[in-house]
Amino acid sequence: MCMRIPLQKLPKVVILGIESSGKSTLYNYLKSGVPGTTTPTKRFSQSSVNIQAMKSAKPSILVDPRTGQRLLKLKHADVVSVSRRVSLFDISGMKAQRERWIHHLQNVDRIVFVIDSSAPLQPQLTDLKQVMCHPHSQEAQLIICLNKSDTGADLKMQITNFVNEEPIFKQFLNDESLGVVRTNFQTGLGVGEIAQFLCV
Ligand SMILES: Nc1nc2c(ncn2[C@@H]2O[C@H](COP(=O)(O)OP(=O)(O)OP(=O)(O)O)[C@@H](O)[C@H]2O)c(=O)[nH]1
Ligand SMILES: [Mg+2]
Repeated sequence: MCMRIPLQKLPKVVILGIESSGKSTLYNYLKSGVPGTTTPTKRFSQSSVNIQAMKSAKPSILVDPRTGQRLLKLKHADVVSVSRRVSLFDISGMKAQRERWIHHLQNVDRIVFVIDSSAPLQPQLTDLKQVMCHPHSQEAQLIICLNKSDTGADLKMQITNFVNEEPIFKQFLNDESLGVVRTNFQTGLGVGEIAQFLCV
């Protein structure tokens, strides 16, 4: 007898950010573990990718029989490897293509927004706000990557203040579905944290 296995929809992950911010470099990293060489993306690329991450296993709580004190037991071995297959979209950041970003937001589960730390920040924050205001983004989780962190500008404090002050990010902060991470996609800095975010 032939058993039918129901097709499961893969979580949809979109990588957005201005041109040359490092999206395709991250896409390569998540697909194959190396940054590779990139050329400007014309429209978008999509792949089904198995994301692998290291995660702390739930720590076991031990109770000291003498004092009743709760002790946390977390051994090195409690760090476990997790994986999740996702449908990953690398979208062009060219100015003419940015108005098409919203077409990729339908049914999105995770948004990876890549900031280019070496480019003017304000227009990138305007783009980010526009993306997160869209009704299709409301159920998504967001990770903001401060990429090209090797170029000097450390934007972590500035971005953290920005998301704390902008009302549209409030619900994402309340649901703990927003992360900010410093990255360098040429060396792989921060890619582990992004993988963890995608595996939750
Ligand atoms: N210095 C530095 N360069 C980076 C970093 N990440 C990516 N790059 C480089 O930035 C350039 C552009 O990277 P891409 O990944 O092609 O940029 P993109 O966001 O896909 O650009 P579009 O496809 O045009 O939207 C490449 O030369 C990368 O090697 C980083 O963290 N630091
Ligand atoms: Mg690209």
